[in-house]
Amino acid sequence: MSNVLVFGHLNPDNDAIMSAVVLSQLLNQVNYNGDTYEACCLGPLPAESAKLLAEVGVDEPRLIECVEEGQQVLLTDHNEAGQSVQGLEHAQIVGVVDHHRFGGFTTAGPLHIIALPWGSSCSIVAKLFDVLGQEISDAQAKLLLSAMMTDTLMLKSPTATAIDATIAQRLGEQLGVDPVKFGMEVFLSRPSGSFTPEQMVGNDIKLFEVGGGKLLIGQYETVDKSRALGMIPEIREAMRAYMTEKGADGIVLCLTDIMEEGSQVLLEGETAIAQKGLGIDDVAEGVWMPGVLSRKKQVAAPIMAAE
Ligand SMILES: [Mn+2]
Repeated sequence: MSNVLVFGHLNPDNDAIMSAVVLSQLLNQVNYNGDTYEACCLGPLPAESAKLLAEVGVDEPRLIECVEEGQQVLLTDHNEAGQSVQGLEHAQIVGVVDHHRFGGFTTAGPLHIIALPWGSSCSIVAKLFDVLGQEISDAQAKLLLSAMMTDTLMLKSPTATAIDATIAQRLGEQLGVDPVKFGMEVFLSRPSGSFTPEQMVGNDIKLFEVGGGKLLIGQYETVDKSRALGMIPEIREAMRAYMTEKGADGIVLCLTDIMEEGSQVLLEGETAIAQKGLGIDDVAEGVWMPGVLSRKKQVAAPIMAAE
């Protein structure tokens, strides 16, 4: 019997946290493979995740910085080493449950891979309850639905599929809530009014290897972009500092307004590929891109394709 560590990506968002927490519960519930599963996280919890876990009385995942050689791990909501734990190259990856692209993924042994291009990793976890013949408890439904709503921006993101909508509907009925209204409450529980420029940059950011360099792509989601737009010089300074700290060559930051449904895109450093992929120039105050809500589909993917 092994203790498998289950965790989402660095700079965890609500989907990274809830997919690890609820998937661990499910696998423990069915005594999957005779192993135990421990939910972990690779960074501090987003405010909404901490609040939701406290509300349903579930322990916060354990914060880890690195894993020992040979440690069994199960990755949720990511698969790229650059977005994962230190020491991953010497760990044993026993599974991946994800909804992202795969970037140069190799393992020493066979493993479980469940990858579906749905709106959130938690939609996949919800489906796995069906697969393993388990009922979703109300607490689990609440945690899963919260992440489905934050990851798909209340199903408005182009990453949201009809399957996500169906699962959200089902979980909402179980909880007696309207999924979109519930999701908006989760968003509004974020203390966005107090975000510093450093938090806007580092809160939700991922590293990509592209064009022979390292490009950081961050996203700050808000229900009102006006506060962020008044802080552009400070945000750009924080972007340069973050890029230097991480040894990256360039950085892209999307200030995403979920009410106006678009993103103000800022660029710093070496961003020729990003400019080509997005079809924008490096403008001091950033470029407003209407309809751009998904980093994965509308920002990272076209940049990768421009390589
Ligand atoms: Mn996700």
